[in-house]
Formats: sequence, C-alpha cells, structure tokens
Amino acid sequence: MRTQVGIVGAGPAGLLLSHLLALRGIDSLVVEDRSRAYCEARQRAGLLEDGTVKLLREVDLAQRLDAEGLEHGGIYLQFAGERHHLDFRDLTGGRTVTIYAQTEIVKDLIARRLADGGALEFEISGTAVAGLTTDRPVLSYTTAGGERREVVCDAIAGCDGFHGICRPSIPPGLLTVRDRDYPYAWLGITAEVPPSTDELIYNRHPDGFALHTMRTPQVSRLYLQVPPDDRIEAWPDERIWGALQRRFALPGWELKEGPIFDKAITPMRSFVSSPMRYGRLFLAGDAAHIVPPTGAKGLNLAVADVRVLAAALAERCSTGSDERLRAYSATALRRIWKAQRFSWWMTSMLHQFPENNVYQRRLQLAELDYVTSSRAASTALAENYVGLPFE
Ligand code: RFL
Ligand code: PHB
Repeated sequence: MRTQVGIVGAGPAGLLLSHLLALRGIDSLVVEDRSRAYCEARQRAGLLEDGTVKLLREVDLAQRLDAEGLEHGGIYLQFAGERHHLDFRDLTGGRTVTIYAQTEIVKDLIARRLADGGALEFEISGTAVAGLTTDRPVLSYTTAGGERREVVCDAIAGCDGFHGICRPSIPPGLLTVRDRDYPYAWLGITAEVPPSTDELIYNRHPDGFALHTMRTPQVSRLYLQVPPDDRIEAWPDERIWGALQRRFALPGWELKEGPIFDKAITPMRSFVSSPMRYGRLFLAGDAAHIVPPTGAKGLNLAVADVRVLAAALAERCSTGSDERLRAYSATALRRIWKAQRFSWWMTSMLHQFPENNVYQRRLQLAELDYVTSSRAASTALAENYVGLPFE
C-alpha cells in the first residue's frame, strides 16, 4: 500500500494535519489505536487561542465552533481574598480566546475527514515505523480486522502523543530532552451545572491552585491542585466540592454545585524533545512536547506545529524543495519554547509548592499584585495567553 504522508495518531495534531494536507491535494492515512468513540470522548483541553480559531475558520472547520464556542475577552486572577479581571480585548487590541472543547474539535475533524473521503483507521494495533532515513519510510500496523499492513510513505508524521511509539523509534542519543516535573497534579471534574462565572477564574489559594472553566452554558469544568500521588478514590464528590468552595470563596459570590460526570487526576509536566525530525519522520504536538495546563497551550501548540508542517510538506510535494522541511523543527521550537516559558511561569505563580518557604510565597503574591496592577505586566500575560502571532 502507498500514501504520501502516513500519520500516526487521531488526536487534534494528526487529524488537522491530514485535513490541511488534503486541502493542498496531498493524500494521507491516519492510524489510531483507540476507538473513534474513545477519541471523541476523551476529556482534555477547552481553550483556543485567537490564532487557532482563525486558522480553523480559514480551513472551513469552524461552523460548529462559531455557533457553539464561547468567546471570552479576559480572565480573572484570584489571590489574597480578591478577584481581579484582566481585559484581553483592551490589552491586546481586540483579541480574544474561545472555549470549545477538544472533544468537539476532534468530532468535527473526524466527521470532516470521513465526509471528504479521507483514510482513517481506528482500533489498529502493533504500530511500527521503519526506513526512516530512506526516502520510502514504512508505516506498519494491524487493522481492527486482524490484517497486517505495510504502507510505503514519502514522509511519516508522529502525532501519537506523549506515550506514542514515534519518538521512541528515533535511535537513542539523537534526541535531546529538556524537562521538569512539578510536585503536584490536577484533579479535573466536569459537572452538570451552569458556570458560576462569565470568564475563567485562575485562583491561587493557601490550600492550592484552583481553576473554574466551562464547556457550555450548562456544563462547568473545574480543576484542583492535589498531591501528585493522590488517587481519585480519595476524592469523593463531597470532598471535591468542599475543597472548591473553600478555594473559590469570595463574599457575595456563590459557586454552584451539580452532578459530577467525569473526574480524573493528571500529572503536571514540562517536556521538550528535539529535534522534531529524524530523516523522514516528523514529530508534532504532544509527541514532542508537553506543557502544564495552566497556560492552556498544549492543544494550541499542536495546531501551530501542524500548520508549519503541512506547509513544509506541501512545498516539498509541489516544488521538490526541502528547505521548509529542514526548518520545521527550528521554526516550531521557537514558538514551543515561548509557550514553555509562559506555561511554567503561570504554573509557578499560581501553585503552592511544598518546598516553598514564606519568602517565596510572598514573592508569588508580589508577582500577582504586579500582574494585576501594571498595564505592562498584564499586557505581557494577555498577549501570551491569547497566543503569540504565527511565524
Ligand atoms: P493527543 O491528543 O494525545 O493524540 C495522540 C493520539 O495518538 C494515539 N496513539 C496512537 N495511535 C496509533 N498507534 C500508537 N502506537 C499510538 N499511540 C498513541 C492516541 O490514542 C491519541 O489519539 O496528542 P495531540 O494530537 O498532539 O494533541 C495534544 C493535546 O491533546 C494536548 O496538548 C492538550 O489536551 C493539552 N491540554 C490543553 N491544551 C490547550 O491548548 N488548552 C487547554 O485548555 C488544555 N487543557 C490539556 C488541558 C490536557 C489535559 N490533560 C488531561 C493532559 C487539560 C488537561 C487536564
Ligand atoms: C479547560 O477548559 O479545560 C482549561 C482551560 C484553561 C486552562 C486549562 C484547562 O488553563
């Protein structure tokens, strides 16, 4: 079998890449080891940068996003018993962010690829990549029906997330990893209750960080900083709501509670593996880098990577020139490192670190005070949060 670009992983990176390539007349095959239903239900990101929304509009993927997405012109930062608003429209010349769940983006992308006749295979197993330094790399896998396939490609895109097989297929010693673990995790819940806020609340509290976000006008999403080794069984619903009530408490404001229908604990990590290329294998999205979710950058970075990669692969196909493909890793990494810095900074400013002494905790409060009282400092937060311009 033959395709131009073999794509491993039907997350946002792999699916969007196949769509962007199709728009340029390049055929691809996406292989995914989970079921379609699983990919469409996996609770993850919810916040899209201004540039991500505009890109999805440009490539005709924003019909439902425009109808159902919730446009936000700012966020709240809560600390030391007060809640402060940052007005992104004012600070960034009218730019905004949009709440539209990753589950919905994935549903839209899968529906569109199938409607356009795209090749998409779910529930495959035994994914392997070979011949990466030749000009005919091979993607092999076993179909849901048990048939082993070998697909000869011009290039392979490793969009298979942090735990995928593509990054580990690169010979040891060729990749440089820069990473950082955080001494806590996030417990995330989705609840059937209208959000108690019009815009997201990022909350620094002596008990730990908390975030109030949302999915729709009827569904709230909330996160709590918890110890890294906590198990979800230790968090019955009453304990979760109790912790959220304590952390968000503000005179005259009420946090509404409702039935929780999804809860999970996620570790926090910063990770960059470079270069994002080995021969004809190109890594994109979480396969190459991870950020802690405090800056809401993971999904947006995956989109930014494949935007660059699709253009580079298209140039290679139409002109035979490798120039943009050779620049892919360096181009993507410039944005990635700035998002790493921003995500690390937001995380460091808002969480309780067990090792912090009183002096360091006082510095965090001074930083928050500065960010909410200086126009220069709040502009720096705002322009990173709504998303730096594409290259
Ligand atoms: P994904 O979404 O992990 O997709 C990878 C796909 O590859 C498949 N796969 C394989 N397929 C075939 N063969 C194999 N051997 C395979 N191994 C793996 C997997 O099943 C999967 O379908 O990576 P991608 O496409 O790079 O997308 C990245 C985003 O999913 C991720 O960065 C974001 O969800 C991060 N994130 C957030 N990002 C934002 O931009 N804004 C947010 O508000 C935000 N909030 C979050 C987040 C991530 C979170 N968690 C759970 C990690 C909140 C949370 C709690
Ligand atoms: C989410 O809506 O799930 C979300 C939003 C902002 C973040 C992290 C998660 O920083």
